[in-house]
Amino acid sequence: MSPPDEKIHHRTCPLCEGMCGLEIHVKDGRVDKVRPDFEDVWSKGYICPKGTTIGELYHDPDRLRSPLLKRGGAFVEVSWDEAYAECERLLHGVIERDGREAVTAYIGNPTAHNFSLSRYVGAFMAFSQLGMIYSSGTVDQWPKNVSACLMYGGMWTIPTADIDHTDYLVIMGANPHASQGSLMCAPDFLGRMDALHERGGKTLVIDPRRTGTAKRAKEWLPIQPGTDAALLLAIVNVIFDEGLAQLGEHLEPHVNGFEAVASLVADWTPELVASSCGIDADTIRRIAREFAGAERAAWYARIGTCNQEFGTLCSWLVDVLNIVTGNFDRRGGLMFANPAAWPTSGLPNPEWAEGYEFGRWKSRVRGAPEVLGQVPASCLAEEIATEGEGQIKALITIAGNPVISLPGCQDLDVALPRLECMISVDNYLNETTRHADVILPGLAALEQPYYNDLLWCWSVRNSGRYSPVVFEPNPEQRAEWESLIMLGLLCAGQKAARIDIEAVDSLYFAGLVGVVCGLPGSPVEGRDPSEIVAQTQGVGPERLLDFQLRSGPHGDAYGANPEGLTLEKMKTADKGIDFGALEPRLPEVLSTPSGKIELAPEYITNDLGRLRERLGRRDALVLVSRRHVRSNNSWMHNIPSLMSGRDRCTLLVNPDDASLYGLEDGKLARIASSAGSLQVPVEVSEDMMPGVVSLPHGWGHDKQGTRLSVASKHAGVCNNALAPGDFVDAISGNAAVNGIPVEVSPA
Ligand SMILES: Nc1nc2c(c(=O)[nH]1)N[C@H]1C(S)=C(S)[C@@H](COP(=O)(O)OP(=O)(O)OC[C@H]3O[C@@H](n4cnc5c(=O)[nH]c(N)nc54)[C@H](O)[C@@H]3O)O[C@H]1N2
Ligand SMILES: Nc1nc2c(c(=O)[nH]1)N[C@H]1C(S)=C(S)[C@@H](COP(=O)(O)OP(=O)(O)OC[C@H]3O[C@@H](n4cnc5c(=O)[nH]c(N)nc54)[C@H](O)[C@@H]3O)O[C@H]1N2
Ligand code: SF4
Ligand SMILES: [Mo]
Repeated sequence: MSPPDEKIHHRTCPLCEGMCGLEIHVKDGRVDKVRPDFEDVWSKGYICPKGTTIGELYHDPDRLRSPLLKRGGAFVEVSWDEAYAECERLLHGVIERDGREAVTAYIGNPTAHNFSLSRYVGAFMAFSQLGMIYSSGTVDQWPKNVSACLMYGGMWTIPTADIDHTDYLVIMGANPHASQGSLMCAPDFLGRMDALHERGGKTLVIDPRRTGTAKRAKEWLPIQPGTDAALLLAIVNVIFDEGLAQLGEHLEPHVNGFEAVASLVADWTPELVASSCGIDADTIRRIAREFAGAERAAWYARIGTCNQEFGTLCSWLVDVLNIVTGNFDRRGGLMFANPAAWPTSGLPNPEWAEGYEFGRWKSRVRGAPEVLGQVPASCLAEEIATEGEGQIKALITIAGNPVISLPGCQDLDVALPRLECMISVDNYLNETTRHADVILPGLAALEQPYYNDLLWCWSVRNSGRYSPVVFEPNPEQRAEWESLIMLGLLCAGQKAARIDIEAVDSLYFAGLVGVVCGLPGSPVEGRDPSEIVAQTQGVGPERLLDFQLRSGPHGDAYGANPEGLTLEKMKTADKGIDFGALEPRLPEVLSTPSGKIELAPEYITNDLGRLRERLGRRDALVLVSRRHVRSNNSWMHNIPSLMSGRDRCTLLVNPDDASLYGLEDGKLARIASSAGSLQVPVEVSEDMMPGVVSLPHGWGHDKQGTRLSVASKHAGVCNNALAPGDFVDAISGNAAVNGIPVEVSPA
């Protein structure tokens, strides 16, 4: 029993893809402690150190509670009406002078983790009608989005590894020990690996660094950064060559291009790629045989294979490998989850109704081809800095910190002050938002409900849980969905004072209902949208969530399935609802024109020549990125309890390289690339393979004018100062922040 002044709240942690259940003890209006929720049906009592700081985040005195406006170079707190009026003045000024083409937005990672932003970024885009936007997607998973579109028909139709039922799991370019899994939601990922071992199975980590995950795995295979696609080709080659390729009855009717893949890989022998990858041909053959020979196997790959030169080839080949060994859409292989609440970003995009076509236009300055409507986010700096027709004059950032997270970040830092208007929807005055004219903060996580809108698409079980508010926001505060509607309409030229946010929200909602009623196969297909709208109540993301659940696979479909799910029922199940293990979903999950999996999309296979050319190249020393369990990209270094202990922003160097370049543990090194140079403490480590050094991402908090009292004392260095903006995966435009050629010397 808790003492009378203590109340215990239960909710999901919104900080990463783990979505762990938290038990939040509130005493005298403050979060006293945070414990794991052992009864959470999904996470069953697993949490990480970040989850325990959700209260610190709420109480962080630096977290913004009211809008800030820059006056005479300094930020002052203003009312929401004043803030919106200033947004209107600045945005309309730019639009009148230079048109809407001069306005853009940058959308950052926490939008995927925020109850309100995730559901309303779409509203912002629809209302603002901005010609182009940038996002952290092109420094993250764009290659996977491209391969998913071309293979399965939807950018978020991404399969996940059925870790709980597999006998053989490969983890390539991912370190769930730090990240807790990505494009694969699986709380206690490492515990699940242990369980896999206990079942008699095997795990293999392919990574230039012996990570915490690699130490827990049965085998670690170091690989030369950027050569994963070559390794995958050789493995698929062996599988065909040795007659191990077989789709199985369950896949045969649903796959186009099996023969095409067989001939594409025919000359990619293990001998061809061995020296480039730094893995001998015998090992490649052994891994291929082990994988193909396992009863149930899954090959999972993440950011080390996306944020690199051949991200799309890797993303495609990983799925090819699972498919041609039959380890797809069946238990223990790669499978598609079936979210109880369908994601708003998973709705069909009319832009691609006729199929996907890329390179429809090019960026103004660099001439980078558009892919899925975006160009590399690193283009933003030059689009602001370069004068002429089409120059960017106004920028809206939404939960993003591009001054830290983008390659060539130093150029962006110099370019942002040239903007005539910059508005940030953000909770901190940080490296990026210090350049803004107006900062519009959102609610803290504990001040809003939570039910994720996207991540359940690749969860390793089908589950769901609604989290109620812990602290009621005060009436003056505004939720981010309101700010997004406001900004969207301001971009469209409307006047702030005339905007009725709730009325507009109802239009947006009715529009979505209309779309879903028109979707073939939807539980509400063919229904009259107004009949459904009439059955709904409330406003904002909560009303939308109710609709997502009710028109989802378990929903009550507004009367058609009376026993079915509603938000009310989800709320009653206060520990969440487990809908069970993943089930096969072919072919209903496919939306390609053929209705089948396209195993050899030409747009991707045409890139093999570029990889072939790369094989001869040998860089003496390359840089890769890493994550730490107590960091969260760039924005949680202001939480005191996460910052204790020794300096984590170090350059990891193999002992052989340390002696080769004269570097000493604990001393400063100078590291330089074609993009820039910096000085950073060295940490000599046997865990790095020779020829590869590693820096963490998300640091560099030494800029003037921020309000990050803790982070600024642990500034670290920004690894993106070493990342050349034009070093990209050519066919997705995704940044290659891994495998950057560098030189090191003692500082
Ligand atoms: N070198 C290198 N660069 C990388 C990576 C790498 O591995 N190496 N990783 C890349 C990846 S995967 C990603 S996703 C990007 C991330 O790139 P970004 O999304 O640009 O950066 P974040 O560090 O996630 O910054 C999040 C911002 O959102 C704000 N914020 C946090 N929570 C909320 C909220 O609830 N509401 C609002 N409105 N704001 C909020 C924070 O204050 C911060 O300003 O970085 C990429 N950059
Ligand atoms: N604690 C914590 N959790 C996070 C985040 C965080 O910042 N901190 N960020 C979140 C975000 S936005 C994302 S996208 C996910 C990312 O989640 P993960 O994909 O697990 O990312 P990392 O932990 O950076 O692990 C990437 C691994 O790839 C390796 N690598 C680098 N280059 C190559 C290469 O060329 N080939 C191969 N095979 N490996 C390579 C690196 O050494 C590193 O071990 O994590 C999320 N979760
Ligand atoms: S792993 Fe940590 S940060 Fe991620 S959801 Fe769980 S408790 Fe939160
Ligand atoms: Mo990310």
